Amino acid sequence: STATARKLFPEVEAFIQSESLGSFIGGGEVFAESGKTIQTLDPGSGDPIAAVTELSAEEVDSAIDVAAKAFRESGWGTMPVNERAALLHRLADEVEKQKHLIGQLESLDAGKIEAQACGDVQNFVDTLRYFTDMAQHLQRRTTLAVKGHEAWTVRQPWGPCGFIFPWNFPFLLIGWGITPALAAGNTVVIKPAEDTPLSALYLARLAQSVGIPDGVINVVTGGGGTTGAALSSNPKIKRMSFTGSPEVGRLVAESCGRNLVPVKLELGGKGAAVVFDDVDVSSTAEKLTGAITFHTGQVCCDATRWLIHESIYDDFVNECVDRLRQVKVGYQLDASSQMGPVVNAKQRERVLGYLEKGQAEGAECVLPGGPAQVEGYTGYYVKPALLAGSLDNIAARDEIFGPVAYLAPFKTEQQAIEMANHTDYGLANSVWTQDLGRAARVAEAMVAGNSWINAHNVFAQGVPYGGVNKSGMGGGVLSLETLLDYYRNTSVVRPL
Ligand code: TXE
Repeated sequence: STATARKLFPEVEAFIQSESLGSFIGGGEVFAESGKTIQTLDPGSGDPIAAVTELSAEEVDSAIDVAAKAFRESGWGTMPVNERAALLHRLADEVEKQKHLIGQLESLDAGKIEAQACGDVQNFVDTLRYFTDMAQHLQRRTTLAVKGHEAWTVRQPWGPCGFIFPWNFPFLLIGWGITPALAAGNTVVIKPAEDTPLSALYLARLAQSVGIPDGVINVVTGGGGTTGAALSSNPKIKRMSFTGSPEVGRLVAESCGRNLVPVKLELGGKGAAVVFDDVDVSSTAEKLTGAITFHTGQVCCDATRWLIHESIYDDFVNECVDRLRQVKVGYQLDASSQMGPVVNAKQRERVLGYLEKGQAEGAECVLPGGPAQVEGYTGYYVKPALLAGSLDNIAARDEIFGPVAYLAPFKTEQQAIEMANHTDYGLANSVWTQDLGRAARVAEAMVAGNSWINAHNVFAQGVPYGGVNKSGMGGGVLSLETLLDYYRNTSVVRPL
C-alpha cells in the first residue's frame, strides 16, 4: 500500500489500520448506531486513510451529557488546582514525547509539511504548559474592599464547553482552544473538521492514558451540519468556541444567542502587508513569499494583500515572482517538499476558481498559478499565484485560503493605511520599513487584532491573538484574558 511506501511510524500505522475509528466519549470509543462513516483522505495522494464514525445529533447530545456528568462527578473541576496541573503536565509531557508521531499523523491527515506539523504539536505542548501554570498562579478567590462588609469574588469553572475546529491547524488550534478551559477545570467536547479528525482522536486516547478522568476530554466526529450544529445548539454547553468560516461562525453565534451561551469566534482574514520604499527588497520578498506558501496559504492570518510603495513596486514584484517560481511543491511527508497540497478537491477548486473570477473582474495576472503536478502523487496540488489591481476585486475582498497574494501599489502612508483597512476582515497585518516611528504609526492604525513589524505570522503564548469585525468576536486566544473566560465569577458580600 502507499501507507507502507510512506514508512509511517508503526504506532501511526496501527492507529489508522482499524476498520473504522469511533468518536471518543467518556473514556471509550463510540460508534454511530447508523453505522455511517466519513472517510478522511491523504490530501497529498487522494488515498483514503481511515473511516471515522459519523454521529447523529442525538448521539452528540449524549456526549454532552457525558461531559456534564464528568464535570459534576469526576472531581475535575473541584480537585486542588495543583493536582489538576499535575495531570495536565503529564499530558504535555506525553504529547511532547510523541511529537514526531502525532506530527506525522497530522501531516498525513491535513497535508501539512511534516516538520511544520511537528512544530504545531510543540506549540500545543507549550500552550498547555502555559495555561496550566497560569491557572496555578491565578488567585481563585480575591478579597474585595467594601466598607463594613466582608466581600470576595470566587472564580469557578463553568461546566462542559464546546469547541468546533477547522482543518488547517487541527492539533495546534485544539491546543489554543481547550487548554485554558481544561486548566480552569471545565470539561470539553471537541468537534474536529471532517477532513482532519485523527489528531483529536489520538489526543483523547493519550489523555486517558495519563489519567485524566473519563469524560473530561470528549471528541465527537461527523458532519458540520449535524454534529457541529448539535454541539453549538445544545443549551447544556456553558461556553462555545468556533474556529472556521464567517458563514458558519454566524450560524454558531445565532444558535448560542438563542440559548444565551457565551461564544468565541475565530474566523477568517484578508491581511495586508504594507511595504515601504526603504526595505531590503530581497529579504522582504523572501519573508512574504514564505508567508503565502506556508501551509499552502491555508492560514487565516496570512498576508494576502501586498501593498507596495510605487517606487519599488516593479522590483518587488519581479523578486517575488522569481522566488515563487522556485518553490518546490511536493508530497507533505517528503522532506524535500517546501509546499504541500491543499486539503481537498473542493479547496483546490476554490483556489483555482478565485484565480479565474479575479481575472474575469479585471485583475492583472502577475503569476498564473494553477494546478501543480507532483510525480507519483495524485493529490490536491496548486502552484503559487499573484494577482494585481483594484482592491475592490473579488480576489482582493474574499479570503481565498490558498497560496495567492493580491498586489497593489501605494503612494503615501495615509493611502497605505486606508488600503489596508479597505476590508471587512480584521485579523492580522504587517508593516515593512526601517523607520520605526512610521512602523508603529501604521501598525496601530491598521484595524485588526494583530500587527507585525518587519515580520508576519509570529505567535507567542502571552501575546493575545484574535480578530475584529468579520474576523471574530468574544476575545481572542493565548493570553490571561483567555484563561479568565473559562471561569465564571461569584461575588459574595456580608455585613460585618
Ligand atoms: O469551513 P467551515 P470549511 C475559511 C476558508 C475556507 C472556508 C471554508 O476561507 O476556504 O472557510 O472552509 C463545522 N454548525 N476557513 O468549509 O465550514 C465543520 O464541520 C456547526 C478559515 O472547512 O466553517 C468544521 O468542523 N458547525 C478558518 C468547522 O465547522 C459546522 C479555517 C469549520 O468548517 C457547521 C478554516 C454548522 N452548520 C476555514 N457547518 C480560519 N479562520 O482559520 C460546518 N461546521
